[in-house]
Amino acid sequence: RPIGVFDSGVGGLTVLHELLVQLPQEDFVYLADTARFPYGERSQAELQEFSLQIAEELIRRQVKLLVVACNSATAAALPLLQERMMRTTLGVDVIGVVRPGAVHAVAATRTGRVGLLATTATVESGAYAEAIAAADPHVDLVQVPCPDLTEIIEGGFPFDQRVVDTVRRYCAPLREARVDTVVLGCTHYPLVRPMLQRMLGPGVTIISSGAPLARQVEHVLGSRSLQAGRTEGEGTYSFLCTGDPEPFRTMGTRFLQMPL
Ligand code: DGN
Repeated sequence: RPIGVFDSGVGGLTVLHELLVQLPQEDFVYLADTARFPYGERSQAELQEFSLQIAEELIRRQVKLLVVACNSATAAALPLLQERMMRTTLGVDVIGVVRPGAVHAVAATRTGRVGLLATTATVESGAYAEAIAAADPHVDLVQVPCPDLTEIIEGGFPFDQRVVDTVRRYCAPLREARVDTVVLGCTHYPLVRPMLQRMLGPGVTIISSGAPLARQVEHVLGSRSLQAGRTEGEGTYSFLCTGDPEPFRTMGTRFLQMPL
């Protein structure tokens, strides 16, 4: 059975990228809700409704595990999804992107000052603040909502001055607050990581959720894959999207760094 992964669009492909690297033998089915992109300014209630619809679709496709590869959807709907999906006859686990990134950031900081770049929906949900406080209540979190950054990253290809100026603007409050660790709380931001590192300075550790999430998925599946004897071979991956597939395929290749 495949692992189901979903996002509002192409952004979650940066997470799928890490899953393909970490778990090359697994099969994946990725659902992009491109017809309703972007999720960043949606209400928590809308994000819960969309997430449940998508989860049900993926359950119909017999996924063995569900990965919410979208910070906005994780922040709004993870506990609800976990509760509902465990109640299905398949009893599917749900893993989201917020906690793995938050835990990694708390482990990485030396000064106890951590920054977060994310969509408005993610910042307003308070999910990162909660996850970081749960991991270490002494860590200060400086949150910067970046309302237009996902669309600017998608629209600015090849990257132009507008992308550089926008990224610089969102880095300014983090530089001022002298954070030593920055969490990329949105799936699109790994694409501007070199730009961010240069603007934040060499002493700042940048954390994206994809790699720690992939390790968590591996851990959850570990005993099961060993039991099933699936430790070798090349897995498959396939895609579904709710909007026009062509722009998804073209843009998605940039985010996945693999053919779609
Ligand atoms: N995938 C979304 C997230 O990580 O919050 C970003 C894209 C969007 O829907 N705004």
